[in-house]
Amino acid sequence: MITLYDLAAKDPIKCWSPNPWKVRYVLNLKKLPYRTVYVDFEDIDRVVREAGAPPSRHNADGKPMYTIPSIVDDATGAAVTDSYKIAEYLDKQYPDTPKAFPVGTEALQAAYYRYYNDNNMQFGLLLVPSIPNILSKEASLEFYHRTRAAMFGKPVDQIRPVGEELEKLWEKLYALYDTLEGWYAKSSGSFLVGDTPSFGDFALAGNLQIAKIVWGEDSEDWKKFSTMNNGRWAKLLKDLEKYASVEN
Ligand SMILES: N[C@@H](CCC(=O)N[C@@H](CS)C(=O)NCC(=O)O)C(=O)O
Repeated sequence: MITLYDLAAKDPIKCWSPNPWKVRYVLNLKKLPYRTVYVDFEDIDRVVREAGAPPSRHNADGKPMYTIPSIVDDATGAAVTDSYKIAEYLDKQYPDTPKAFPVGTEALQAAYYRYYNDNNMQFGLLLVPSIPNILSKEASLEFYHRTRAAMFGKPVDQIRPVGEELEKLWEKLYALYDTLEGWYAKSSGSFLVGDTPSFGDFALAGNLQIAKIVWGEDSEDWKKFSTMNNGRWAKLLKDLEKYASVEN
């Protein structure tokens, strides 16, 4: 059995964070049996370390950073961290299941993912301030506010840009998603790789999921985002619904 370490949130919210979403989509695509352990923010370091997974990166002070998602695969004893590496591991370890990186698209997926991540990073300014809305425990809230304030150099409730800055940020996001729409329009199907869902779609959908969940479906922000490019992205979420089960 595979154990997926995911982030905890208030009931009834289950998977909400973009990186665990990518792995969940991949596990569901492959129909691999798995169970989820939901971890509170303040426990990530201890739980992931104890699971035997390596750090995904190092902080500015050189300290190892343990992150979610991580998986442990009892069949092999492997403990893997980082959504991309986990998807690569699952493709390699379970070659008879549908691929997260369809054969021949590996290099293009890497380029797409790099471009998307680099340009989508700014989106965090709109999401980070809404994450406390869905955290369940006092300790998680305290941890989240403290670590994000240190990361962004200001309190969480001041991270969201206002006025002209906010408008500029939306314009940048529109430009990014226009580029992505142009790429998707060239595909022969509704996904990046024709009719075959793959990691590139899951990366995008993970961000749509967090936006919908932390802003709320009735929020102005979600309405704005989900109607971008004639509702292209809301449709992508719908097209991927059959891989979005959180039952395990
Ligand atoms: N590149 C990693 C990023 C993982 C990551 O940063 N995860 C966040 C949650 S989505 C985390 O665990 N953060 C720990 C913390 O903020 O203390 C991946 O794709 O999995």
